[in-house]
Amino acid sequence: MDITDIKNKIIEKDRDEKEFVQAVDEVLTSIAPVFDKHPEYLKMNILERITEPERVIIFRVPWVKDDGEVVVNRGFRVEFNSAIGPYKGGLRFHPSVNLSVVKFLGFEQIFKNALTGLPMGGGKGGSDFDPHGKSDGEIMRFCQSFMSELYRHIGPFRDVPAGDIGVGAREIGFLYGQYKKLVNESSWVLTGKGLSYGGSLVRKEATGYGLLYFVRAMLLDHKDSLEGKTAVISGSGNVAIYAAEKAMALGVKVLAMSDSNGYIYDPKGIDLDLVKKIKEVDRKRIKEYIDVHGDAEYHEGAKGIWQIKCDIALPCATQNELDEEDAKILCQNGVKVVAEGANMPCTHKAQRVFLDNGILYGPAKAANAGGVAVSGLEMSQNSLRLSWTFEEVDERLKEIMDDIYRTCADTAIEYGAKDDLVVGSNIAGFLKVAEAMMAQGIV
Ligand code: NDP
Ligand code: 2IT
Repeated sequence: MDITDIKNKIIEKDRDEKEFVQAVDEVLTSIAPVFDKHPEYLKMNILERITEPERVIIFRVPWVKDDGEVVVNRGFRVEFNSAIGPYKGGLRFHPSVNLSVVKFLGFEQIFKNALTGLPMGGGKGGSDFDPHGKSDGEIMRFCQSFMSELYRHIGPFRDVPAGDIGVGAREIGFLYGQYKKLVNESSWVLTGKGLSYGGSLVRKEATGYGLLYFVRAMLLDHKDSLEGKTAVISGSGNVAIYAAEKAMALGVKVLAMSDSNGYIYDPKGIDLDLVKKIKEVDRKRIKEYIDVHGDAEYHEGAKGIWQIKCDIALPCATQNELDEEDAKILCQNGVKVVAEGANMPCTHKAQRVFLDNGILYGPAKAANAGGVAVSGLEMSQNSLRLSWTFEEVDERLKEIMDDIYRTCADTAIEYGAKDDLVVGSNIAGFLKVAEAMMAQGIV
Protein backbone atom coordinates (compact mmCIF):
# COMPACT_ATOMS: atom_id res chain seq x y z
CA MET A 1 0.00 0.00 0.00
CA ASP A 2 1.29 3.48 -0.76
CA ILE A 3 0.71 6.51 1.45
CA THR A 4 -2.53 7.49 -0.31
CA ASP A 5 -4.03 4.01 0.16
CA ILE A 6 -3.02 4.03 3.81
CA LYS A 7 -4.49 7.51 4.29
CA ASN A 8 -7.75 6.48 2.65
CA LYS A 9 -7.96 3.33 4.79
CA ILE A 10 -7.44 5.31 7.99
CA ILE A 11 -9.89 8.03 6.98
CA GLU A 12 -12.51 5.48 5.93
CA LYS A 13 -12.32 3.77 9.32
CA ASP A 14 -13.17 6.97 11.21
CA ARG A 15 -15.04 8.83 8.48
CA ASP A 16 -17.73 10.12 10.87
CA GLU A 17 -15.11 11.82 13.04
CA LYS A 18 -14.95 15.04 11.02
CA GLU A 19 -12.33 16.98 13.00
CA PHE A 20 -10.14 13.92 13.51
CA VAL A 21 -10.19 13.09 9.80
CA GLN A 22 -9.29 16.72 8.99
CA ALA A 23 -6.26 16.62 11.30
CA VAL A 24 -5.08 13.22 10.04
CA ASP A 25 -5.54 14.21 6.41
CA GLU A 26 -3.37 17.30 6.86
CA VAL A 27 -0.55 15.45 8.62
CA LEU A 28 -0.47 12.43 6.33
CA THR A 29 -0.59 14.60 3.20
CA SER A 30 2.26 16.83 4.28
CA ILE A 31 4.60 14.08 5.54
CA ALA A 32 4.42 12.07 2.28
CA PRO A 33 7.99 13.08 1.19
CA VAL A 34 9.41 11.43 4.33
CA PHE A 35 8.85 7.92 2.99
CA ASP A 36 11.24 8.30 0.05
CA LYS A 37 14.02 8.70 2.63
CA HIS A 38 12.51 6.32 5.19
CA PRO A 39 10.70 3.42 3.51
CA GLU A 40 11.19 1.45 6.75
CA TYR A 41 8.47 3.57 8.39
CA LEU A 42 5.94 2.30 5.85
CA LYS A 43 7.18 -1.26 6.26
CA MET A 44 6.66 -1.06 10.04
CA ASN A 45 3.24 0.54 9.42
CA ILE A 46 4.00 3.58 11.56
CA LEU A 47 1.13 5.45 9.90
CA GLU A 48 -1.69 3.17 11.01
CA ARG A 49 -0.05 2.77 14.40
CA ILE A 50 0.35 6.53 14.98
CA THR A 51 -3.24 7.31 13.98
CA GLU A 52 -4.76 4.73 16.33
CA PRO A 53 -4.91 5.95 19.97
CA GLU A 54 -3.15 3.66 22.44
CA ARG A 55 -6.25 3.96 24.65
CA VAL A 56 -9.59 5.81 24.70
CA ILE A 57 -11.48 6.21 27.96
CA ILE A 58 -15.12 7.38 27.91
CA PHE A 59 -16.99 7.75 31.17
CA ARG A 60 -20.13 8.98 32.92
CA VAL A 61 -19.90 12.23 34.89
CA PRO A 62 -22.97 12.66 37.11
CA TRP A 63 -23.27 15.79 39.25
CA VAL A 64 -25.87 17.84 41.11
CA LYS A 65 -26.92 21.40 40.23
CA ASP A 66 -27.53 24.02 42.91
CA ASP A 67 -31.29 23.55 42.48
CA GLY A 68 -31.00 19.77 43.07
CA GLU A 69 -31.29 18.66 39.44
CA VAL A 70 -29.12 15.63 38.64
CA VAL A 71 -27.15 16.08 35.41
CA VAL A 72 -25.10 13.55 33.45
CA ASN A 73 -22.23 14.63 31.21
CA ARG A 74 -19.81 12.53 29.19
CA GLY A 75 -16.09 12.49 30.04
CA PHE A 76 -13.20 11.59 27.71
CA ARG A 77 -9.49 10.93 27.90
CA VAL A 78 -7.65 9.88 24.76
CA GLU A 79 -4.18 8.51 25.58
CA PHE A 80 -2.88 8.77 22.06
CA ASN A 81 0.83 8.12 21.99
CA SER A 82 3.46 7.54 24.69
CA ALA A 83 6.48 6.84 22.48
CA ILE A 84 8.49 9.80 23.78
CA GLY A 85 7.04 10.29 27.27
CA PRO A 86 3.91 10.20 29.44
CA TYR A 87 0.68 11.20 27.70
CA LYS A 88 0.42 14.98 28.02
CA GLY A 89 -2.33 17.38 26.98
CA GLY A 90 -5.20 19.49 28.16
CA LEU A 91 -8.80 18.96 29.22
CA ARG A 92 -11.55 20.86 27.39
CA PHE A 93 -14.98 21.57 28.90
CA HIS A 94 -17.31 22.78 26.16
CA PRO A 95 -20.69 21.56 24.85
CA SER A 96 -19.11 20.79 21.45
CA VAL A 97 -16.70 18.19 22.91
CA ASN A 98 -17.12 14.71 21.44
CA LEU A 99 -14.85 11.81 20.51
CA SER A 100 -13.84 13.37 17.19
CA VAL A 101 -12.81 16.65 18.83
CA VAL A 102 -10.83 14.95 21.59
CA LYS A 103 -9.12 12.62 19.09
CA PHE A 104 -8.13 15.47 16.76
CA LEU A 105 -6.70 17.41 19.69
CA GLY A 106 -4.86 14.35 21.04
CA PHE A 107 -3.45 13.54 17.61
CA GLU A 108 -2.16 17.09 17.08
CA GLN A 109 -0.68 17.07 20.58
CA ILE A 110 1.65 14.15 19.72
CA PHE A 111 3.54 16.22 17.16
CA LYS A 112 3.33 19.52 19.05
CA ASN A 113 4.81 17.96 22.16
CA ALA A 114 7.59 16.36 20.10
CA LEU A 115 8.47 19.78 18.67
CA THR A 116 9.02 21.26 22.16
CA GLY A 117 12.06 19.00 22.56
CA LEU A 118 10.72 17.84 25.94
CA PRO A 119 9.88 14.19 26.72
CA MET A 120 6.09 14.28 26.50
CA GLY A 121 3.71 11.97 24.64
CA GLY A 122 0.32 13.08 23.33
CA GLY A 123 -3.10 12.97 24.96
CA LYS A 124 -6.24 15.06 25.39
CA GLY A 125 -9.49 14.88 27.31
CA GLY A 126 -12.54 16.77 28.37
CA SER A 127 -16.27 16.79 28.61
CA ASP A 128 -19.39 18.16 26.91
CA PHE A 129 -20.03 20.07 30.16
CA ASP A 130 -20.66 23.81 29.63
CA PRO A 131 -19.08 25.93 32.39
CA HIS A 132 -20.84 29.13 31.23
CA GLY A 133 -23.26 30.44 33.84
CA LYS A 134 -22.47 27.73 36.42
CA SER A 135 -21.82 28.66 40.06
CA ASP A 136 -18.45 27.93 41.68
CA GLY A 137 -20.16 25.14 43.65
CA GLU A 138 -21.47 23.52 40.47
CA ILE A 139 -18.05 23.78 38.80
CA MET A 140 -16.45 22.17 41.87
CA ARG A 141 -18.92 19.29 42.02
CA PHE A 142 -18.56 18.65 38.31
CA CYS A 143 -14.73 18.65 38.54
CA GLN A 144 -14.83 16.30 41.54
CA SER A 145 -17.10 13.86 39.72
CA PHE A 146 -14.95 14.05 36.57
CA MET A 147 -11.79 13.30 38.59
CA SER A 148 -13.49 10.48 40.53
CA GLU A 149 -13.13 8.44 37.36
CA LEU A 150 -10.13 10.07 35.68
CA TYR A 151 -7.78 9.64 38.66
CA ARG A 152 -7.31 5.90 38.06
CA HIS A 153 -5.98 6.52 34.53
CA ILE A 154 -3.48 9.35 35.17
CA GLY A 155 -0.24 9.81 37.10
CA PRO A 156 3.01 11.78 36.92
CA PHE A 157 4.71 9.02 34.88
CA ARG A 158 1.57 7.93 33.04
CA ASP A 159 -0.66 10.78 31.90
CA VAL A 160 -0.47 14.45 32.91
CA PRO A 161 -3.55 16.57 32.04
CA ALA A 162 -3.76 20.38 31.98
CA GLY A 163 -6.21 23.09 30.87
CA ASP A 164 -7.75 23.99 27.54
CA ILE A 165 -11.06 25.69 26.60
CA GLY A 166 -13.23 26.03 29.71
CA VAL A 167 -10.52 24.67 32.01
CA GLY A 168 -8.41 27.33 33.73
CA ALA A 169 -6.88 27.86 37.15
CA ARG A 170 -10.18 27.42 39.02
CA GLU A 171 -10.98 24.07 37.40
CA ILE A 172 -7.40 22.76 37.71
CA GLY A 173 -7.54 23.59 41.43
CA PHE A 174 -10.75 21.59 41.97
CA LEU A 175 -9.50 18.69 39.83
CA TYR A 176 -6.19 18.56 41.68
CA GLY A 177 -7.84 18.72 45.11
CA GLN A 178 -9.99 15.71 44.27
CA TYR A 179 -7.06 13.78 42.75
CA LYS A 180 -4.95 14.34 45.85
CA LYS A 181 -7.79 13.26 48.13
CA LEU A 182 -8.31 10.02 46.16
CA VAL A 183 -4.66 8.92 45.78
CA ASN A 184 -3.37 10.46 49.03
CA GLU A 185 -0.23 11.70 47.29
CA SER A 186 1.15 15.11 46.33
CA SER A 187 2.38 13.90 42.98
CA TRP A 188 1.56 17.17 41.19
CA VAL A 189 -0.15 15.25 38.41
CA LEU A 190 -1.81 18.20 36.66
CA THR A 191 -0.04 21.20 35.14
CA GLY A 192 -1.37 24.75 35.19
CA LYS A 193 -1.59 24.45 38.99
CA GLY A 194 -1.78 27.52 41.24
CA LEU A 195 1.55 29.02 42.30
CA SER A 196 0.90 28.11 45.96
CA TYR A 197 0.68 24.36 45.24
CA GLY A 198 3.31 23.47 42.66
CA GLY A 199 2.40 25.61 39.66
CA SER A 200 4.98 27.32 37.47
CA LEU A 201 5.42 31.01 36.88
CA VAL A 202 4.65 31.90 33.23
CA ARG A 203 2.35 28.87 32.67
CA LYS A 204 -0.70 31.15 32.57
CA GLU A 205 0.95 33.43 30.02
CA ALA A 206 2.88 30.74 28.15
CA THR A 207 0.71 29.95 25.13
CA GLY A 208 0.05 33.59 24.26
CA TYR A 209 3.60 34.77 24.97
CA GLY A 210 5.02 31.79 23.08
CA LEU A 211 2.82 32.60 20.09
CA LEU A 212 4.30 36.09 19.90
CA TYR A 213 7.86 34.78 20.31
CA PHE A 214 7.13 32.47 17.39
CA VAL A 215 5.72 35.31 15.25
CA ARG A 216 8.76 37.41 16.12
CA ALA A 217 11.05 34.59 14.95
CA MET A 218 9.09 34.26 11.68
CA LEU A 219 9.34 37.98 11.00
CA LEU A 220 13.00 38.19 11.96
CA ASP A 221 13.83 35.39 9.54
CA HIS A 222 12.18 37.51 6.82
CA LYS A 223 14.03 40.67 7.86
CA ASP A 224 10.98 42.23 9.46
CA SER A 225 9.81 42.95 13.02
CA LEU A 226 6.71 43.31 15.18
CA GLU A 227 7.25 46.97 16.01
CA GLY A 228 4.49 49.25 14.67
CA LYS A 229 2.30 46.46 13.28
CA THR A 230 -1.44 45.99 13.88
CA ALA A 231 -3.07 42.75 15.01
CA VAL A 232 -6.50 41.17 15.21
CA ILE A 233 -6.85 38.42 17.83
CA SER A 234 -9.92 36.20 18.04
CA GLY A 235 -11.07 34.90 21.40
CA SER A 236 -10.65 36.56 24.78
CA GLY A 237 -9.66 33.55 26.86
CA ASN A 238 -6.33 32.46 28.26
CA VAL A 239 -4.47 32.27 24.95
CA ALA A 240 -5.93 35.44 23.39
CA ILE A 241 -5.40 37.64 26.46
CA TYR A 242 -1.72 36.78 26.91
CA ALA A 243 -1.07 36.93 23.17
CA ALA A 244 -2.49 40.47 23.27
CA GLU A 245 -0.39 41.33 26.33
CA LYS A 246 2.89 40.24 24.72
CA ALA A 247 1.93 41.74 21.35
CA MET A 248 1.42 45.13 23.00
CA ALA A 249 4.67 44.80 24.95
CA LEU A 250 6.50 44.20 21.67
CA GLY A 251 5.06 47.30 19.97
CA VAL A 252 1.96 45.89 18.23
CA LYS A 253 -1.40 47.68 18.30
CA VAL A 254 -4.19 45.16 18.95
CA LEU A 255 -7.35 46.34 17.18
CA ALA A 256 -9.93 43.67 17.93
CA MET A 257 -10.82 40.68 20.15
CA SER A 258 -13.89 38.43 20.40
CA ASP A 259 -15.85 35.82 22.30
CA SER A 260 -18.32 33.28 20.99
CA ASN A 261 -21.06 35.95 20.74
CA GLY A 262 -19.29 38.74 18.90
CA TYR A 263 -16.24 40.99 18.56
CA ILE A 264 -15.04 44.40 19.71
CA TYR A 265 -13.12 46.74 17.43
CA ASP A 266 -11.22 49.59 19.05
CA PRO A 267 -9.11 51.53 16.53
CA LYS A 268 -7.28 53.27 19.43
CA GLY A 269 -5.98 49.87 20.55
CA ILE A 270 -7.70 47.39 22.88
CA ASP A 271 -7.78 48.26 26.60
CA LEU A 272 -6.49 44.89 27.83
CA ASP A 273 -6.96 45.61 31.55
CA LEU A 274 -10.65 46.03 30.83
CA VAL A 275 -10.82 42.79 28.79
CA LYS A 276 -9.09 40.96 31.66
CA LYS A 277 -11.58 42.35 34.16
CA ILE A 278 -14.59 41.41 32.01
CA LYS A 279 -13.40 37.90 31.06
CA GLU A 280 -11.05 36.74 33.85
CA VAL A 281 -12.56 38.39 36.93
CA ASP A 282 -16.27 38.97 36.20
CA ARG A 283 -16.64 36.05 33.68
CA LYS A 284 -18.94 38.21 31.54
CA ARG A 285 -19.41 38.87 27.80
CA ILE A 286 -16.97 40.91 25.70
CA LYS A 287 -19.75 43.28 24.59
CA GLU A 288 -19.53 44.96 28.02
CA TYR A 289 -16.36 46.61 26.67
CA ILE A 290 -18.39 49.29 24.90
CA ASP A 291 -20.12 50.28 28.17
CA VAL A 292 -16.73 51.73 29.16
CA HIS A 293 -15.34 52.63 25.71
CA GLY A 294 -18.34 54.11 23.95
CA ASP A 295 -16.28 55.01 20.88
CA ALA A 296 -15.32 51.35 20.25
CA GLU A 297 -17.59 49.08 18.18
CA TYR A 298 -19.28 45.81 19.14
CA HIS A 299 -20.55 43.48 16.40
CA GLU A 300 -22.67 40.39 16.97
CA GLY A 301 -21.16 37.20 15.49
CA ALA A 302 -17.53 36.20 16.01
CA LYS A 303 -16.57 35.64 12.37
CA GLY A 304 -16.80 39.27 11.21
CA ILE A 305 -13.52 39.92 13.04
CA TRP A 306 -11.50 38.73 10.00
CA GLN A 307 -12.83 41.61 7.90
CA ILE A 308 -10.78 44.09 9.87
CA LYS A 309 -7.63 45.22 8.07
CA CYS A 310 -4.50 44.17 9.97
CA ASP A 311 -0.86 43.12 9.53
CA ILE A 312 -1.08 40.11 11.86
CA ALA A 313 -4.05 37.78 12.39
CA LEU A 314 -3.97 35.49 15.43
CA PRO A 315 -6.90 33.06 15.65
CA CYS A 316 -6.96 32.11 19.34
CA ALA A 317 -10.51 30.79 19.94
CA THR A 318 -11.37 27.39 18.47
CA GLN A 319 -11.12 24.94 15.54
CA ASN A 320 -12.27 25.96 12.05
CA GLU A 321 -13.04 29.53 13.10
CA LEU A 322 -11.31 30.97 10.00
CA ASP A 323 -12.41 29.66 6.59
CA GLU A 324 -11.42 30.19 2.96
CA GLU A 325 -13.55 33.33 2.56
CA ASP A 326 -12.06 34.88 5.70
CA ALA A 327 -8.57 34.02 4.45
CA LYS A 328 -9.20 35.70 1.09
CA ILE A 329 -10.43 38.87 2.80
CA LEU A 330 -7.39 38.94 5.09
CA CYS A 331 -5.12 38.60 2.04
CA GLN A 332 -6.96 41.34 0.14
CA ASN A 333 -6.50 43.56 3.18
CA GLY A 334 -2.75 43.01 3.13
CA VAL A 335 -2.22 40.64 6.08
CA LYS A 336 1.47 39.69 6.48
CA VAL A 337 1.40 37.02 9.18
CA VAL A 338 -1.19 34.50 10.35
CA ALA A 339 -0.26 32.39 13.38
CA GLU A 340 -2.50 29.93 15.19
CA GLY A 341 -2.93 30.30 18.96
CA ALA A 342 -5.91 27.94 18.82
CA ASN A 343 -5.71 24.32 17.64
CA MET A 344 -6.64 23.91 13.94
CA PRO A 345 -8.43 27.30 13.74
CA CYS A 346 -7.89 27.63 9.98
CA THR A 347 -9.72 25.27 7.65
CA HIS A 348 -7.63 23.35 5.16
CA LYS A 349 -8.74 25.67 2.35
CA ALA A 350 -7.90 28.77 4.39
CA GLN A 351 -4.42 27.35 4.99
CA ARG A 352 -3.97 26.91 1.23
CA VAL A 353 -5.00 30.53 0.59
CA PHE A 354 -2.32 31.79 2.99
CA LEU A 355 0.43 29.52 1.67
CA ASP A 356 -0.41 30.22 -1.99
CA ASN A 357 -0.34 33.97 -1.35
CA GLY A 358 3.06 33.87 0.33
CA ILE A 359 1.69 34.92 3.74
CA LEU A 360 3.88 33.90 6.70
CA TYR A 361 1.73 31.16 8.21
CA GLY A 362 2.48 29.64 11.62
CA PRO A 363 0.55 26.39 12.14
CA ALA A 364 -0.82 25.55 15.59
CA LYS A 365 1.46 22.60 16.38
CA ALA A 366 4.44 24.92 16.22
CA ALA A 367 3.03 28.36 17.05
CA ASN A 368 1.02 27.46 20.16
CA ALA A 369 3.44 24.91 21.62
CA GLY A 370 4.55 27.40 24.31
CA GLY A 371 1.72 26.36 26.64
CA VAL A 372 2.59 22.70 26.76
CA ALA A 373 6.30 23.56 26.77
CA VAL A 374 5.91 25.45 30.04
CA SER A 375 3.73 22.59 31.30
CA GLY A 376 6.81 20.44 30.65
CA LEU A 377 8.89 22.95 32.63
CA GLU A 378 6.31 22.79 35.45
CA MET A 379 6.81 19.00 35.53
CA SER A 380 10.59 19.51 35.66
CA GLN A 381 10.30 21.93 38.57
CA ASN A 382 7.94 19.55 40.42
CA SER A 383 10.44 16.70 39.99
CA LEU A 384 13.28 18.89 41.24
CA ARG A 385 11.18 20.23 44.16
CA LEU A 386 12.25 23.69 43.03
CA SER A 387 10.63 26.80 41.56
CA TRP A 388 12.32 28.86 38.91
CA THR A 389 11.87 32.64 38.65
CA PHE A 390 9.59 34.28 36.10
CA GLU A 391 12.61 35.45 34.10
CA GLU A 392 14.15 31.96 34.08
CA VAL A 393 11.00 30.27 32.77
CA ASP A 394 10.30 33.06 30.28
CA GLU A 395 13.87 32.78 28.95
CA ARG A 396 13.47 29.01 28.46
CA LEU A 397 10.14 29.59 26.72
CA LYS A 398 11.76 32.07 24.30
CA GLU A 399 14.54 29.60 23.53
CA ILE A 400 12.07 26.78 22.95
CA MET A 401 9.91 28.87 20.58
CA ASP A 402 12.96 30.08 18.64
CA ASP A 403 14.19 26.47 18.38
CA ILE A 404 10.78 25.26 17.19
CA TYR A 405 10.72 27.94 14.50
CA ARG A 406 14.26 27.07 13.35
CA THR A 407 13.55 23.33 13.31
CA CYS A 408 10.34 23.77 11.30
CA ALA A 409 11.85 26.27 8.85
CA ASP A 410 14.97 24.10 8.30
CA THR A 411 12.91 20.93 7.89
CA ALA A 412 10.73 22.69 5.30
CA ILE A 413 13.86 23.67 3.36
CA GLU A 414 15.30 20.15 3.64
CA TYR A 415 12.11 18.72 2.12
CA GLY A 416 11.97 21.29 -0.70
CA ALA A 417 9.13 23.37 0.73
CA LYS A 418 10.83 26.57 1.93
CA ASP A 419 8.58 28.72 4.17
CA ASP A 420 5.86 26.03 4.31
CA LEU A 421 5.77 25.52 8.06
CA VAL A 422 2.87 23.07 7.74
CA VAL A 423 5.25 20.69 5.99
CA GLY A 424 8.11 21.67 8.33
CA SER A 425 6.21 21.18 11.59
CA ASN A 426 4.45 17.99 10.60
CA ILE A 427 7.62 16.33 9.31
CA ALA A 428 9.83 17.46 12.20
CA GLY A 429 7.29 16.30 14.81
CA PHE A 430 6.61 13.04 13.00
CA LEU A 431 10.29 12.10 12.59
CA LYS A 432 10.95 12.34 16.31
CA VAL A 433 7.97 10.20 17.28
CA ALA A 434 8.48 7.69 14.45
CA GLU A 435 12.10 7.16 15.45
CA ALA A 436 11.08 6.42 19.04
CA MET A 437 8.34 4.05 17.87
CA MET A 438 10.78 2.19 15.62
CA ALA A 439 13.25 1.78 18.49
CA GLN A 440 10.59 0.38 20.83
CA GLY A 441 9.30 -2.38 18.55
CA ILE A 442 5.73 -3.19 17.60
CA VAL A 443 3.80 -2.41 20.79
P1 NDP B 1 -10.51 29.71 27.06
O1 NDP B 1 -11.64 28.89 27.52
O2 NDP B 1 -9.71 30.46 28.06
O3 NDP B 1 -11.00 30.77 25.97
C1 NDP B 1 -11.63 30.37 24.81
C2 NDP B 1 -12.03 31.59 24.01
O4 NDP B 1 -12.49 31.17 22.72
C3 NDP B 1 -13.17 32.36 24.64
O5 NDP B 1 -13.08 33.71 24.29
C4 NDP B 1 -14.38 31.69 24.01
O6 NDP B 1 -15.54 32.51 23.99
C5 NDP B 1 -13.88 31.46 22.60
N1 NDP B 1 -14.56 30.28 22.03
C6 NDP B 1 -14.57 29.02 22.53
N2 NDP B 1 -15.29 28.20 21.78
C7 NDP B 1 -15.76 28.95 20.76
C8 NDP B 1 -16.57 28.68 19.66
N3 NDP B 1 -17.07 27.43 19.43
N4 NDP B 1 -16.83 29.70 18.80
C9 NDP B 1 -16.32 30.94 19.04
N5 NDP B 1 -15.55 31.25 20.08
C10 NDP B 1 -15.28 30.29 20.93
O7 NDP B 1 -9.59 28.72 26.21
P2 NDP B 1 -8.07 28.90 25.78
O8 NDP B 1 -7.75 30.34 25.54
O9 NDP B 1 -7.23 28.12 26.72
O10 NDP B 1 -8.05 28.11 24.39
C11 NDP B 1 -8.26 28.74 23.15
C12 NDP B 1 -7.68 27.89 22.04
O11 NDP B 1 -6.27 27.73 22.25
C13 NDP B 1 -8.24 26.47 21.93
O12 NDP B 1 -8.23 26.09 20.58
C14 NDP B 1 -7.20 25.65 22.68
O13 NDP B 1 -7.21 24.30 22.28
C15 NDP B 1 -5.94 26.35 22.25
N6 NDP B 1 -4.76 26.16 23.11
C16 NDP B 1 -4.81 26.40 24.45
C17 NDP B 1 -3.68 26.26 25.22
C18 NDP B 1 -3.65 26.59 26.66
O14 NDP B 1 -2.58 26.51 27.26
N7 NDP B 1 -4.75 26.99 27.28
C19 NDP B 1 -2.42 25.78 24.64
C20 NDP B 1 -2.45 25.62 23.19
C21 NDP B 1 -3.61 25.80 22.49
P3 NDP B 1 -16.63 32.39 25.17
O15 NDP B 1 -16.03 33.10 26.33
O16 NDP B 1 -17.83 33.05 24.60
O17 NDP B 1 -16.83 30.93 25.41
O1 2IT C 1 -3.43 22.46 23.31
C1 2IT C 1 -2.55 22.51 24.18
O2 2IT C 1 -1.34 22.41 23.90
C2 2IT C 1 -2.96 22.72 25.57
N1 2IT C 1 -4.14 22.90 25.83
C3 2IT C 1 -1.95 22.71 26.67
C4 2IT C 1 -1.62 21.30 27.08
C5 2IT C 1 -0.76 21.16 28.30
O3 2IT C 1 -0.56 20.01 28.70
O4 2IT C 1 -0.27 22.16 28.86
